[in-house]
This record gives sequence, structure tokens and C-alpha cells, in this order.
Amino acid sequence: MTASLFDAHRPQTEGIVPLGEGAAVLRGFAYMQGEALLAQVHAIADAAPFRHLVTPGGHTMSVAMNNCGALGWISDPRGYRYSPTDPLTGNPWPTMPEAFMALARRAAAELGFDDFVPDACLVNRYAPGAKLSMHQDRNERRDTQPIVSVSLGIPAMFRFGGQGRDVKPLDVPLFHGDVVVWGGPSRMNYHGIAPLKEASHPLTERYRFNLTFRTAR
Ligand code: MD3
Ligand code: FE
Repeated sequence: MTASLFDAHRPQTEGIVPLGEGAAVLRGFAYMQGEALLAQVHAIADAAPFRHLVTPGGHTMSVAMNNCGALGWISDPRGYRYSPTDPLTGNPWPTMPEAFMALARRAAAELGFDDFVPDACLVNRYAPGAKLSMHQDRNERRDTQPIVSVSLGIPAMFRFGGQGRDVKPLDVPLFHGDVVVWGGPSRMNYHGIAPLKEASHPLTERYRFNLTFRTAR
């Protein structure tokens, strides 16, 4: 199951797909590290189990989440926020693995963000049918720091909207190994994930994992 340059599952596309000023998909940027990244995801989940958070509106999210790094994104009936501890265990979140930090910094630098220092990594786990409704990410620093996301496992359709809720989203498929950098003006765009289609991946079975690196403090 080791990744290789000659791999029947490897998407044929490589290179940069621009999405707007300061935002682009880096196709296959994490492909060769997929297996190592997934091993770290499982180690994180041993200490901080995936869980379905409840929104302030009282809905249980279809995406299961956990975090690593100094701060973790959480939702509960009181609101959305970053917390230094896991409310399930009371412990600090697992440390962000060096390889996560290095990958996120290398990806950000590709778009010219040379001093990206993420202190939060939200890990999202999607099973077929899970989705993320259109939203903005408003709980972090929004000035100079981008957000970097890494897709692993089965594919998803990312829906990239505009600054207002009215803009019709652009649909961008994301595959195992794709990395996306969101900085500049598009940092505050509405976005979401369409309900995942039934699929299977040799390294994750029926799951998609997404690592989202942010600067929260
Ligand atoms: C574009 N996650 O966790 S990651 C989220 O694939 C989230 O799990 C999606 O949206 C996922 O909040 C998309 C990429 C992402 C993250 C933040 C963004 C794209 C963004 C902020 C602004 C614009
Ligand atoms: Fe988001």
C-alpha cells in the first residue's frame, strides 16, 4: 500500500489550480506522504477520539472531528471557539506532529506566505453522506495568515463561494493528497463540502480525512 510514482490510484493531475488571489489547489502535494500522515491521524485519534460536535443551533454535525496543536476548534450549545483542552478528556490536544507543521508551512510558502505558523489543526472525518454546510471561518486570525487544508482518502466536492451568501459556489473536486492554501481576500469566502458519495480508498476505506491548519491566537 506504499505510495509510489506509479500507482493506479494516483490522480493524473499535478500542479497548481488557482482559485483566486492568494488561494490555490496544489494537486498531489501531499500524495507521497499520505500513508505517514494517516498513521499520525490514527495516533491523534487514540488520544483525542473523533466525535460529532453539536452546533449552537442544536444540530449534531455529520462530520466527526478532533484536533491537534496548542488550540482546537470546538462547537457546543454555547458557541464556536478555540480551546487549549479537549472537553471530552480535559487534556491538552495532542501535539501537532512535526511532519504536519512542515507540510503546512511548505504549502503556504508555495503561495508566498513565508511565515505561516499554525497553532491549530482541526481534523475532519467524513463518511459517505457527511457534509459541511456553507459557512465562513471567523474564529481565527484573519490578517496575514492563510489556512492550509490537506485531503486524504475518498474524494469530496469542495464548494467555493464568495464573500456573501448569494454568490453561486464553484465546485472543486478534492482528492487524496491534494493540498489547498487559502489566503488573501478569499480567506473569508463562504465554503462547504457537498455530501460525500459512497466510495472506498485503499488507505482509508470509506473515509475522507481533512487536516485544516489555522492560526487561532
Ligand atoms: C476556504 N473544512 O473545517 S477545508 C472547515 O474539507 C472546512 O473539511 C473543509 O471548511 C473540509 O472549516 C474545507 C478548506 C478550507 C478551510 C477554510 C477556509 C477552505 C476555506 C476558509 C476560507 C475559505
Ligand atoms: Fe471552513
